[in-house]
Amino acid sequence: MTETSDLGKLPCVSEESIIEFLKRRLLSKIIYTWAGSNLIAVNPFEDVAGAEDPALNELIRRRDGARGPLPAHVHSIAQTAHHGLQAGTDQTVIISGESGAGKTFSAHRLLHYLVQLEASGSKGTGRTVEQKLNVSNPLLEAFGNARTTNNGNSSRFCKLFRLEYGGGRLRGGAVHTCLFEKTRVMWRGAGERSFHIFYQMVAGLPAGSLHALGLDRHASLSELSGHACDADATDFAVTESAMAELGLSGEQRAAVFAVLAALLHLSRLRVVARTDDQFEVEDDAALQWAARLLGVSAPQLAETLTEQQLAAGRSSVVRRPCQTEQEVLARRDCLVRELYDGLFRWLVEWINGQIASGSAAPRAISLLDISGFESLETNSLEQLCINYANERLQQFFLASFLRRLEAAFLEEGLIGARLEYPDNGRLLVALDGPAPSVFGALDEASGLRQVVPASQLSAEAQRAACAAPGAGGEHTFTVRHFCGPVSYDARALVAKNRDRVDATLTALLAGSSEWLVRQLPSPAAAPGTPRGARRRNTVLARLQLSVGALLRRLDGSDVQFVRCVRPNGAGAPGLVADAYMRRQLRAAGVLATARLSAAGFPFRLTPTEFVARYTELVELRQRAEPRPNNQLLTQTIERWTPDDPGVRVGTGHVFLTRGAWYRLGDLCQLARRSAAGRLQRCWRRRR
Ligand code: AOV
Ligand code: MG
Repeated sequence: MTETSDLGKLPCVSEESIIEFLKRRLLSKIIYTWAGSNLIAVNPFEDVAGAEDPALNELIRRRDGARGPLPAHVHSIAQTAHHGLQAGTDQTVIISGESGAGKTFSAHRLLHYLVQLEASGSKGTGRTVEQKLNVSNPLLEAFGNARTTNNGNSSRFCKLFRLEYGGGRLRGGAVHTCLFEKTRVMWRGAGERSFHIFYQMVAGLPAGSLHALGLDRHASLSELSGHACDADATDFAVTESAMAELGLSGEQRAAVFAVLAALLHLSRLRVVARTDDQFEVEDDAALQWAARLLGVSAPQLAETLTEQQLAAGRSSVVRRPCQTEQEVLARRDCLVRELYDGLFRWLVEWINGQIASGSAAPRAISLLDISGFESLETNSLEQLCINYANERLQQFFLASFLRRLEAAFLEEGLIGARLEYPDNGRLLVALDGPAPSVFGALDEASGLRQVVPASQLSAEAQRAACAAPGAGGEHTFTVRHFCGPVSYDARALVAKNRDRVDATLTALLAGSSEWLVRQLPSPAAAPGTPRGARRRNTVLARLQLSVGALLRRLDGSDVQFVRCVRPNGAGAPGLVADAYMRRQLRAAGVLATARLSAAGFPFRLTPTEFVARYTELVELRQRAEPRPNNQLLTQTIERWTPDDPGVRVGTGHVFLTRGAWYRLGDLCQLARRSAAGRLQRCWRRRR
């Protein structure tokens, strides 16, 4: 007898039995398991491709028309999304899990599979849209991913990748990004690296090209304060060919590398004291190279870095020389950050221009892959932002899936009692709600250039009982996130949250003689910077709005969830730390989801949703019914799948097993095709 691949079908659905079951599967190198309609993906930290063959073969049989539920595999999620799209509804796959759990890996597999579904059969020689979609991911990762203590290829931005379809075919796509960790380019924790591209470029460019950028391979690598790895040079070849594949000419690629080299030179600038309170940038090779590569004059660059803009009136700008070395270095860091952020956004826009579908109102499958929950030794604004985005995603999961499903199951008597899962509503109010809240206090202080004591932030979090007891030193406050408690260092929060770029820095770049530097989007014009954010133009205010905007893009689509789980903190293959797994499974509401799925019907639709989804199955005269009722639904279902035990019409919902969901979808497509066939025949007769 084959073992079930659904947690809901275990003889006893408990936390212990779920962990044991997942552990047993992982040791047999089976990493995917259903929890109702959600897929659990346990990171094996090794290649398990061989063990996946039975699932993949089953999937191929299903594509050939075989019946039965789909095997537990991330390709099945893609298949379901593709199927749903053909039936006329936009689709979204939300991939969640903590840092290093395997989200980006899953996102790649989904993208490749979806692209391959379309590409099969078409063997063109030019750059097809499929090729461009495939290579845009490694390119984005070269510029937006970095090695952290948790993950050698950690995503330092959130990405919503849309595959766009028109006339039933894949036409192109679009990438939306937010929460780009631009601070990493100048600041990172011990043992962590800057973005991959810097190491790749220094390891991979020929010595002559490096020389032309004023760089020396060995010196630059040691300055990058991180460890180069053997793969950097080969990864550079992949990145460069992706750039070429996406239409960036040799000249454009060289311009990108020149900006990157300028950033390396800027980070080597030295500040010297002219008097006790006057500082200047040393006129050395680093300054000369940085200025040359940025297309500005060296004295102009030095002056912009040492003069602070205090206020800008209608007609005048008040400036004063920087009075400490730190002030000069802070301006330099700001310039480096903004240049790199601009370069990343320029690249995203470029990719979007290349992969655009050109369809006016395309149908889309969206894949959401964000930076995962982080709890480091020292946590600052970067972690607060990432963990907040994860909280919002969790709220979306609870609201759009778990809570709605639970309420429906309770109402219709399919389960007897409320289920236990961590609800983060109160925590979110304590974080981003109207003042007093953690974000409110930080934003207010950012406006007034004050420092907020950790005790105040702790008090704001405590208001919602979300501060954990026993937090670290006097500068830290602790937030009890749904994934676990995290202690944040309050010291640099206000300064990082302010994130102002004064106009002299922007004006310097606008006057550059280099086309790319002039074209880099300026901070004020950040795409997706919501209008309301201008009032409180802080990192947290912008984050709040951009995460909201990202989630609103998913409105109206069918959503599937892939919950990635990391079996141990060390990233070791074949090792399961029970407590580590339990914490993540609890946070992801896996037990609750499994209990619901044990009730047997992972899919649920209201009568209106049912009629909208399966319009073709509903008789023509009944389609216009203003409020579809149960009798109508029962009639429709009996007509198409008589005596189907996989469909249950409750008082307010239709419940479907996975198999029935597919059966009805297939029938709907058949009905549509035969209707289209009838229409065509009718048309031909008339002509
Ligand atoms: P993440 O996206 O969830 O972390 P990744 O997808 O980068 O995590 O995965 C972390 C590491 O585990 C990578 O080295 C992957 O190659 C490896 N890995 C993940 N899934 C698999 C799999 N199914 N088979 C083999 N190796 C795998 V972060 O971006 O840090 O939140 O922010
Ligand atoms: Mg990732």
